[in-house]
Amino acid sequence: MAYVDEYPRAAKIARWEFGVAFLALALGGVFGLVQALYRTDTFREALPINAADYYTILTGHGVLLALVFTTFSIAALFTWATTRSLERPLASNRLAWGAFWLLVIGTVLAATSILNGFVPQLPFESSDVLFTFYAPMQAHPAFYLGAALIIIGSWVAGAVYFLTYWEWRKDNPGERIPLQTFMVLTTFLMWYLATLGVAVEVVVFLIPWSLGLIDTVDPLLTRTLFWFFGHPVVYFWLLPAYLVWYTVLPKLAGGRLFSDPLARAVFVLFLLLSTPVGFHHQYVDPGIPEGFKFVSMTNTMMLLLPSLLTAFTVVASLEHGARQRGGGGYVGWLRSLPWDRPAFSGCALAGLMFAAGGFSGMINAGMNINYLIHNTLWVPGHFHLTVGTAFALTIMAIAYWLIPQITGKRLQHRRLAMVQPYVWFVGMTLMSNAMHRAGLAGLPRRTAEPMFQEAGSAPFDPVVGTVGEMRLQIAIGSTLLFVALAMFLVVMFGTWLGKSGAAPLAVNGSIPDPLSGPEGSPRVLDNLKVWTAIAVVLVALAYGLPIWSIISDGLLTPGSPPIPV
Ligand code: HAS
Ligand code: CU
Repeated sequence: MAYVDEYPRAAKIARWEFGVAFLALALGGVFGLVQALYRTDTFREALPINAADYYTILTGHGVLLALVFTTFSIAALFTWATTRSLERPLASNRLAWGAFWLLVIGTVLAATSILNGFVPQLPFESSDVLFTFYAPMQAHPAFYLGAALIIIGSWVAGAVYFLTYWEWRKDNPGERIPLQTFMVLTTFLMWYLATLGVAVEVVVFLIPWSLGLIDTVDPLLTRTLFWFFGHPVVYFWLLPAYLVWYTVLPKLAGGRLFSDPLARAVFVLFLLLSTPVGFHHQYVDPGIPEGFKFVSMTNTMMLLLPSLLTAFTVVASLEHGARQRGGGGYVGWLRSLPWDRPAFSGCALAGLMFAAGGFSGMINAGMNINYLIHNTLWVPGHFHLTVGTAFALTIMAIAYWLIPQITGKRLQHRRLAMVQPYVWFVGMTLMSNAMHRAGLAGLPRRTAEPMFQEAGSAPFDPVVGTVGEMRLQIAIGSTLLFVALAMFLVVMFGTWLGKSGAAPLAVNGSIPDPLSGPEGSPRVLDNLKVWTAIAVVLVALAYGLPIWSIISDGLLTPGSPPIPV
């Protein structure tokens, strides 16, 4: 039976979650194009914005895409994955809708306070604080309240997956947790632990400060609490993509997952190691002992392991699929993969780009090399390959497969869908490559001014190419990305609004068993209590002393009053 007929209520929730996610994607995408053209000084005079608007648009772009598009699409994907793999409806539809509305209200509050910078008729004073909202830049309380509601909404969404799992457990004592549910639960355990940092930052410090209840905050303490959450949040985005690469991609390639236990071990490693690494975003911050930065670097390098294991397992599964389809040779099998199916090609291209994004991440993580690239355009180059492609392109690709299942409608505009992932891939190759190189030449991030001329005189010039070429690549790349986004939205809304019922389901939502199942693997892998306890201890070791020293130092200093943005 089709998913939408079997679980109509969960399908409806997932549809609405995807719907909001794609609206945020559309608006965030327009902002992306505008800021790229402005920043590269391409048709700058024709754009209806000035330098101050640039920061409004940059904040809107970051918040709508990195916080709103991600959270809503993760909720939709996990709703589908939990019900599908446990073979039962959600434990509480009411709670799931509650989560949805908390997320919507949070988004509306944060978005209106940002867009006020652009449309002053909107309520709430402007909040151009960028998506990391560092103090002492101060936003309107509505912005922080919105952020808090988005976090709380995500907590409630996660609670529904746990409740559904516990119900299943009562009926199935002693059984191994189905793989997709295992991935959903470990991701959320990591998320609950990670969001404690930002929850304390926002509720204890930023909201009272923006309401005028306290005069000053300690910028170092709030930054540290932010990055406590700010690194693991990137795995909150990555792990849903991994869920798709492990459980759906092998099937799309015509094969089966290579190893279920290896996939479980990978998710456990993320639960353990994602949080005690946040200081790698603060290598240049004074006031944090160097030794703790070094520990954070070491942990980060260990955190490469689960992604390298993933590269191995997923590629092995794809090779299996290709050989099933008649492919042969050492690399010749690559030709036998279904490159004309957008769900497959989108995920595979997202994986390929992530390999490059992972390498730039390794460079970021080196304490000494980080000084070269920190706060340069290299960093946006890195994260457009990771969250901007590994996550975003995977969600778009899987939507081609999933939306027909949760709407019961046939995918429309198939040809457009077929080329869309390739347009994204080419656009991102151009944009991100030039951003990395411009960063090496010293071009700063987060400035409205082009500054390519200054970068052109940097000593790296011969290595990174000419200034004009970098600018052009970024402008052309971002335009292609915008075109790809528009293509995706045309396919989605065309499908959504298309005729229902009559067309047979184009896709088969079942997922074949892995080549090596969980039976032979140690049961302790499924003991989520043990892994959570170890994760808590590791976080306490990594953060206890530094946070204590920042607080005790902070007691002697007055902190910072807000600075206007
Ligand atoms: Fe990062 C900054 C280090 C991964 C996102 N990162 C950022 C920022 C964002 C971000 C948004 O150490 C900017 C924050 C800001 O605004 O200031 N990052 C890393 C490291 C990894 C990493 C070590 N980042 C991510 C992921 C993100 C993300 C994932 C989002 C989803 N990052 C840093 C550091 C900074 C940083 C520093 C601070 C820089 C600074 O100074 O400000 C690792 O997790 C990467 C490991 C990945 C690999 C790749 C494995 C390859 C795979 C591909 C398999 C292939 C397939 C396809 C499936 C080792 C899994 C096969 C297809 C066929 C056809 C065969
Ligand atoms: Cu990080």
